[in-house]
Amino acid sequence: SARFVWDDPFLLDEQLTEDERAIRDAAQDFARERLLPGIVDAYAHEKTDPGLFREMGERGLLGVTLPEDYGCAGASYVAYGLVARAVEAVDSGYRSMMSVQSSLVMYPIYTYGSEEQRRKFLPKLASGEWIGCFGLTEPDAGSDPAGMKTKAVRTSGGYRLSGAKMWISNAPFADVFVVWAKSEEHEGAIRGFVLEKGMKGLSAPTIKGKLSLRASTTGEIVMEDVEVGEDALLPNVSGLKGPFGCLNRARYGISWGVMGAAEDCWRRARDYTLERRQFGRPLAQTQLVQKKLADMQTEIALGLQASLRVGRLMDEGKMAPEMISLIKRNNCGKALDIARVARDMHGGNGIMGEYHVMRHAQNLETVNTYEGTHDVHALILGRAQTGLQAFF
Ligand code: TGC
Ligand code: FAD
Repeated sequence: SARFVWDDPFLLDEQLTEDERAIRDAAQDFARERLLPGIVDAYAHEKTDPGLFREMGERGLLGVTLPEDYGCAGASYVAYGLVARAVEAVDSGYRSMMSVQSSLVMYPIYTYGSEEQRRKFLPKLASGEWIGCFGLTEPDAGSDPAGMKTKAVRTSGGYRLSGAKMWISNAPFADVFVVWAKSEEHEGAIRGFVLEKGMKGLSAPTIKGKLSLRASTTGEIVMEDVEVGEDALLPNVSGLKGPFGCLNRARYGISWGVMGAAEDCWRRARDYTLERRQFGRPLAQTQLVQKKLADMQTEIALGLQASLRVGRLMDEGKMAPEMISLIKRNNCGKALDIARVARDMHGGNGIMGEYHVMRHAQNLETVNTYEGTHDVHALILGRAQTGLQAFF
C-alpha cells in the first residue's frame, strides 16, 4: 500500500498540472518572502502597503484566469484558487486585496465591459499599477443588495451617480471603482459603472478601528452627484446577475483561501504541541490534542478536495452557483473553527501576534461574513433543495 502523507492526505499535489504547480510555487514564494515578514506589524498598526499590488502584479498573481492579451496569465480556476490559498496562509486581508482586484474588478471589466474598457483598464490592473475596488454593499443593503439606494440618472453626456457604499475593500487607495447602481434609464435595473479616482463628488473615507482584517484597508464610497460619460457604463450586463457573476468567482477563491489560513493554524498547532511539554510529555502526546489535530487534518483535506472539484468544474464550464455557496460556507465555517481551536491549543501564547493563530481567527470572522454570510449561503442551499425561498 502507498505511504500516507500526513500533510497532503489525498495527494492534492498530484492532481495539479505543471502550470498550476508553477503558479502555486510563485504565490507561495511571494507570500513567504514579501508578506509574512511584515504581517504582525501591519496587523497591529492597521497598515496596508498599496505597493503590494505592484509586487503581486510583477509575480503574475493578479487576474490569473484572464487572457494573456490583457497582461494576465490565462491560467485555470484551480491556479487562481492555489494563489488564494498561498496568500491567505499569511493573512486573509492580503488575499482579500488580491481577490477584489482579480474577481471583482478585472473580471467584470473583462466579462461585461467594452473592448475599449478592457484595453484601458485591464493591463494596468494586471500589473498592479492601478488598484481596484468593488462597491455593492450599502449601509442599509448588505445581505439584500437588491435593496440598494445608489442611483444613476441619465444626463446629456452620460450618467450622474449618487449614493453611498459601505465596507469596501481597497476603496481608500483605489484608482478604479466598479460600482453598482439602480439606473433610472434602464427601468431601475442594477447596472455596473467604472468610476475613477479624482472624479468630482467621489470620495472614499477609511473605516478605522476594525478588530478583524486589519492588514486590508476598508472604506466607504461616497458619490455626491458624480458625473460620468457614457463610457463608464459596463454595457454587457443588467440586473443582479452582474455583481453575482463576480461574486461567484471571488467566493470560489475564498473557499481555497480559508483553507490556506486553516492549514497555517493546523501546522502551527502541531508544531507548538510537539514542542510544548506539560505533565512530563509533549502536549501532542495527549489524546485530546491528537483528536483536535485529526479533526483539522480531516476538514482541511475534505475542504481542499471539494474546492479542487468545483474549480475543475468551473474550468469545464459546468459550475452552478450553489456549488460555490456550499464550499464557501463550509470551508469558511470550518476554517474559523480550526483557527479558534488552534488559538486554544497555544495556551497563553496563543493571544500574542507573533504566534499568528489569533489573527487568523479574527480575520476569519470577516471572511465568514463577507461575500454572503454563513447563514445566507445556507438559505441559498435550502432554496435549491426545497424550492422554497426563506429570505423573507
Ligand atoms: P435572486 O432573486 O436569487 O437573483 C436575482 C438575479 O440574480 C441572479 N443570480 C445569480 N446569477 C449568477 N450567480 C449567482 N450566484 C446568482 N444568484 C442570483 C438570478 O438568477 C436572478 O437573475 P434574473 O435574470 O432572474 O434577474 O436574488 P435575491 O435578491 O433574492 O438574492 C438573494 C441572495 C441572498 C441570494 C443574494 O442577494 C446574496 O447572495 N446576498 C449576499 C450578498 C453578498 O454576497 N454581498 C457581497 C458583497 S461584495 C463583498 O463582500 C466583497 S468582500 C471581498 C473581499 O474583500 O475579499
Ligand atoms: P446583514 O445583512 O445586516 O446581516 C446581519 C446578520 O443577519 C447576519 O448574521 C446574516 O446572516 C443575518 N441575516 C441577514 N438576512 C437574513 C435572513 N433573511 N434570514 C436570516 N438571517 C439573515 N462589500 C462590498 O460590496 N465590497 C467589498 O469590497 C466588501 N468588503 C468587505 C470587507 C469587510 C472587512 C467587511 C466586514 C465587509 C465587506 N463587504 C464588502 C460587505 C459584506 O459583503 C457585508 O458585510 C455582508 O454581505 C453582510 O451584510 P451586512 O454586514 O449588512 O449584514
